[in-house]
Amino acid sequence: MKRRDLFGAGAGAVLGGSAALLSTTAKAARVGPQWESTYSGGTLDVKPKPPVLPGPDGYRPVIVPNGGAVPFEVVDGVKVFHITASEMEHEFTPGLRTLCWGYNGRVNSTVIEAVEGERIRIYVTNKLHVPTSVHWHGLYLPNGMDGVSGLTQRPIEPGETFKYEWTLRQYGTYMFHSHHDTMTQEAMGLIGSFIVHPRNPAADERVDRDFTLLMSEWSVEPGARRPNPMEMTDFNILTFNGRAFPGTDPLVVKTGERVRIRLGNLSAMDHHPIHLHGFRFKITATDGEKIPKSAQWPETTTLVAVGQTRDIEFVADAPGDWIMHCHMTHHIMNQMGHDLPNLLGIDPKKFDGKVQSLVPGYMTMGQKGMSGMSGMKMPTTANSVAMKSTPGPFAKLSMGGMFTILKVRDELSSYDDPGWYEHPPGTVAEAATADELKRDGIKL
Ligand SMILES: [Cu+2]
Repeated sequence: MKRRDLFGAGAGAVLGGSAALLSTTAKAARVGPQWESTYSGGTLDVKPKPPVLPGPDGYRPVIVPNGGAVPFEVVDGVKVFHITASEMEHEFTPGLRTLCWGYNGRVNSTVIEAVEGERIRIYVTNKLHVPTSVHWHGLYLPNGMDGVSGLTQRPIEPGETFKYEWTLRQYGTYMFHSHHDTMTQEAMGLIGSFIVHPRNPAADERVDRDFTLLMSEWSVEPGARRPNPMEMTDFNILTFNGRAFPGTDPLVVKTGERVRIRLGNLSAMDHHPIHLHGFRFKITATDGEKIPKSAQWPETTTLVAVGQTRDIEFVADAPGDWIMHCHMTHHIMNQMGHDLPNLLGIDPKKFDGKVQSLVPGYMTMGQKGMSGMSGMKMPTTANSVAMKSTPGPFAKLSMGGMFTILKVRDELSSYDDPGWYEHPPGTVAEAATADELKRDGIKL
């Protein structure tokens, strides 16, 4: 539709133009070049394509830090999955365990992985004590498979097993989650990732390392047995695949490898700007579609809103330990409380010890000693995690929560955690010498 056509249509409407003109214009808008032929994957009645298996002739499975893919069977040309919702013990990070809800024994880190064109059948068993349902987020499917409890199906009662079945007519990064009492059930952990690989990937869609991370946020009071799903704003455990740093597995890659990281966000209330150090990356896809190459844009931080996925890709051409984390600073803390007065500038010596008996690892914010805490003996509340106690190669790390480390190495014998990066001599920031200060005219 050209600009003058639009103007003509507008003028016609303003002047009470003929019905014929309007209907012609409306028709032009429907079929014009800016409109795709389908926004829902097209007709449902498509012939499924043969199942594809992982391997050199099939797809390269995604890597799920702290999690894993659901196994499947192929039955008469259909890929069959089975997920079970139940309550389970979950460790967010060493020292912090609660009862959560999850799928197949995992909290937030269960991944369904399939290939474009496949017919899939997913059995969902409910071993919770309450009804549930599963919504397949971002996927094109028959309305009755959409998993909206009460609207498109009846709830799955405790003890029941439901069956969802459809043909995948798209590929990309998607998610799944409970759609029954959603606020409670997502907050208790009933979320997962759903990856669909392209059937015939283009050369630029092939990567060496393909990670998937699902974000969530929790309210876990120190000592609590279960998360509190009623919390609306003050979340204190922020997770990738159900784990908070230092409990997050690193993303290990070899120098020069092409990397994709699939980011999904099913937090209750917060969007997360995810920042990667050391590289720029390109946003190559959303849960809407692959982004054409000409429209991909470079970033070092990408905002993943609640309910969105973003695929980022880059070549890991710089070795080192590069952190990737939410850039909202309160989201890289563990069990941070926010209802304390601002104590910047006071002498916390007598004060901190008393608070530490109630709040694990407490120290007044903004005071020195963050890295000097290693030798201190601090009482902690049972089943809680200290805010700033993770050992690092130089000092304790002052970070937790939605935080992980991309470890890029020139040499790798396996993709297990290679430990801390060994920096080439002369490449680490350190204290300036008196000679250097003098040479450069820095007066102190
Ligand atoms: Cu965040």
